[in-house]
Amino acid sequence: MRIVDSFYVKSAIEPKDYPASAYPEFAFAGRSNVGKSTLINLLTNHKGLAKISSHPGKTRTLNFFLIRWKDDELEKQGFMQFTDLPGYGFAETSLAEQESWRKMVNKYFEQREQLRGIMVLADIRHPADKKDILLLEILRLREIDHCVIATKSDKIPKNKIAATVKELAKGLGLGDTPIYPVSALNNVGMEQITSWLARSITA
Ligand SMILES: Nc1nc2c(ncn2[C@@H]2O[C@H](COP(=O)(O)OP(=O)(O)OP(=O)(O)O)[C@@H](O)[C@H]2O)c(=O)[nH]1
Ligand SMILES: [Mg+2]
Repeated sequence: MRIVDSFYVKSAIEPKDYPASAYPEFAFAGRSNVGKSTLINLLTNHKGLAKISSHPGKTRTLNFFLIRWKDDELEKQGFMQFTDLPGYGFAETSLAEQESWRKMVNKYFEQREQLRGIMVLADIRHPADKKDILLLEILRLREIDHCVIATKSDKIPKNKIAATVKELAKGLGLGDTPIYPVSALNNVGMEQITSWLARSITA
């Protein structure tokens, strides 16, 4: 599968403001600064599609994107949607802001019927993070399909990637959940993500 076109649709907080389209949807979640927006821009090959802010933790809305894809082998094409979720875990975030994040994301998980899966991004350099563990727990309880993307793999030596990913998977308690190391900087690992998306869309 390859992504041929991408558009920003809108930003929303409340379900009544979500885009009305019913295409299969995939969301990117993870700590602030982990690389969600960068990954969306790279996957879509569309610079500036998802805004990369110089102030981490500033995005406080769900940002929706429409994606047109083609599968040359299967001779298929169609649309899907990406959602860039606001990052969590930013140090300066107040309790009230954390609470509004939790409410906004819970409503999204609960009410977005076309939601097909979540990509949970975690920085490959950091040990398993409490907030990521909590999110993964919620996804399991809600039975929302997901994978983990270990970002910024360019920041550790190549010969350490496999072992680090294994350690992270263990720390996050992943079990059968797939985990893919990627580097947006070096454009490494994108096919694993598009294959995961394609499997989910055609399933
Ligand atoms: N070295 C390296 N840097 C990366 C990679 N991916 C993202 N970054 C950098 O990490 C920083 C944060 O990236 P963003 O894409 O804005 O992160 P985000 O998860 O969208 O952050 P929030 O919107 O605050 O939640 C930027 O300076 C990126 O250039 C990567 O694969 N390698
Ligand atoms: Mg972002």
